[in-house]
Amino acid sequence: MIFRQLFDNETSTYTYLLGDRASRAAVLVDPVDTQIDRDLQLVAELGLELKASLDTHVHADHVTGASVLKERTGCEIVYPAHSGAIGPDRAVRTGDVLQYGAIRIETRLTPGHTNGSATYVLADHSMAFTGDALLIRGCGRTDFQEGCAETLYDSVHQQIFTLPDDCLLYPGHDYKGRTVTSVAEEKAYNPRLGGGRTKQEFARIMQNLNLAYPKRIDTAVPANLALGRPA
Ligand SMILES: N[C@@H](CCC(=O)N[C@@H](CS)C(=O)NCC(=O)O)C(=O)O
Ligand SMILES: [Fe+2]
Repeated sequence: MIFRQLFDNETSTYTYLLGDRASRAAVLVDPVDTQIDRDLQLVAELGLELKASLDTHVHADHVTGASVLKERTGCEIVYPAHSGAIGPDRAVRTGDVLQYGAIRIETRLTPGHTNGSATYVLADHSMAFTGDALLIRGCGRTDFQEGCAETLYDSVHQQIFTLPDDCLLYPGHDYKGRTVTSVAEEKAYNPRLGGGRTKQEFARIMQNLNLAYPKRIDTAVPANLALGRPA
């Protein structure tokens, strides 16, 4: 499989490109609207054909590239169920399978950062794209967008920590230059969710993060609920 990890410097967002060498089918996970030219250039240079744009959730900090990618390539738009986004081609639930050429992706709903959050898992369980449910040594905040710490705790424990220890985890963001982690690492070293932390301890940690109000949330959320359609 072809795999590329792309980064948007302005919002510290990762976009992932997965491609199937034989069929040339490709998907983008969490494309950023301002990086579409970069992403489509890479798709073309690698001789791939974009089949789908997958969002892990309704983002608060950037606008998805989903609609513009669909306009430009005819790809389908995939969102998690319960996200509130209007008009995706597919709204996926736990246990659904997405297949593009030989790329086979299982979807698992991992709410808590938002109501409609998905983790996209390769069917061989070698890699998973966790969005903001689980970040490297951290996790998405739970103080906006229907966030709920108890729900996030259950999602991570039931849907992500049940993957094989050596499954690689690719997050939606990293603010410290880290790129990838694994189930074993996060189970052991995630300071909020690993090392046997209880749900109560986690909820207390999440209540006391004191994070700044996300700069673009008031424009990004409505735009993303409309799948990033340009106004
Ligand atoms: N300073 C950034 C913060 C963005 C932010 O809040 N990111 C969310 C994900 S959409 C989060 O959960 N961040 C976790 C953290 O900052 O630890 C902004 O204003 O855009
Ligand atoms: Fe987010």
